[in-house]
Amino acid sequence: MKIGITCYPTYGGSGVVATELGKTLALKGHEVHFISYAMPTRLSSYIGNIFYHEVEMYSYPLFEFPLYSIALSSKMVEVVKFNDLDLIHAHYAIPHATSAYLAREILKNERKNNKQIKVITTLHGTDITLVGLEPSFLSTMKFSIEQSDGVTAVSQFLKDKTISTYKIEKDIEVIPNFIDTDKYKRNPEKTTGCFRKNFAEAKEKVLIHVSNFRPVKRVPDVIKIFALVREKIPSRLILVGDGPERSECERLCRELGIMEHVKFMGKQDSLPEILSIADLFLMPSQQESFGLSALEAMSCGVPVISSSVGGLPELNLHGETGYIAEFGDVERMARYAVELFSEEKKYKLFQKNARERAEFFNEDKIIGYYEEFYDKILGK
Ligand code: GMT
Repeated sequence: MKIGITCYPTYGGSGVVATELGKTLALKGHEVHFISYAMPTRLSSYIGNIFYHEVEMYSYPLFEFPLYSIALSSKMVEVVKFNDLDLIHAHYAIPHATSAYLAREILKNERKNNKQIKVITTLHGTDITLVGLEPSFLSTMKFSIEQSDGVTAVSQFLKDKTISTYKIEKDIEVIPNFIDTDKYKRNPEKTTGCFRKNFAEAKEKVLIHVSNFRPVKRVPDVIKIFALVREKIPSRLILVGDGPERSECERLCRELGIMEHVKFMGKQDSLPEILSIADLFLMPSQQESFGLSALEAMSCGVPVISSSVGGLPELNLHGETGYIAEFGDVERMARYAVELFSEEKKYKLFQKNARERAEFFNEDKIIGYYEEFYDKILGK
């Protein structure tokens, strides 16, 4: 198959999912063309069947705002035409599904043998639960989703939410996030010894959170939970990632007098190594359609304490792989953490369960679902 993939290249889980999907599809023999305004960050090593097409922005004094959606459509038209693509897979509906729709319309009578490009849209989360709800976007979102030839959502929650919010009359396939369980696994060399000593003393527990520090992630709640846990259990907190709330979070740590026990690491590439020294992952989000970073932690055998919002209960099984609590209930989340750290046998079982749960979302299996879905939309 010849597949075009459009995503946000540098920021957030949807870009990670799109890029890892494209890489694996290419390794399986498909030809994959990424179309975006920058090279996707996870596209760092050479793979033969992968091509990258940068959307060029035309500037003109009259255009006070860049015309990205139109520029993207134009690039899609060019790439589809000259590389004979079968489908465009748009990740994150705004504006990618709309641009893909426009490209398909432009291409309608333009290709050899009357071949029609198919458009598949994958809904990731905030495109539906936050940005798309902007009143001026609502009709365009509904239209772009319904006009796609195929639509997938990363959780049952997101599917239901899309149908009820936008009154969508179209079938939506649930294809969850996936994980490379060979790459994301606990590295025993890192778990003990020198590497761990960089982060914590042997007797201390390590709590971890990974995100883009946006308000929906509730990073201040992570810090409050940690402060409560530390009153009972010697522990450290590692915060990986960066974003708009980082300074506020650093300020909160100083205010609570816990800064010396918290490590702000910023953006990091070597997540499996860092996750390997963690004992507990915290995800108290206000919105989370799936929770890819929790899945990454679980794959490294780290139990999760999360909020109960969105698709999180579909991933983090309460009382098996971790615990869930209502979002904002930091006391309950802290109590769960203390309870888990106090029961060695239960903790070990949760570690094992977390890894087994992650294996359910194994990359090979889930990417197979995407291939089947592509075949269905292409009528194969
Ligand atoms: O909001 C983010 O964390 C980024 C966002 C994105 O689209 O880049 O992530 C969403 O998509 C991920 C991949 O499908 C999901 O795992 C995240 O749960 C989802 N985030 C939210 O719904 C807040």
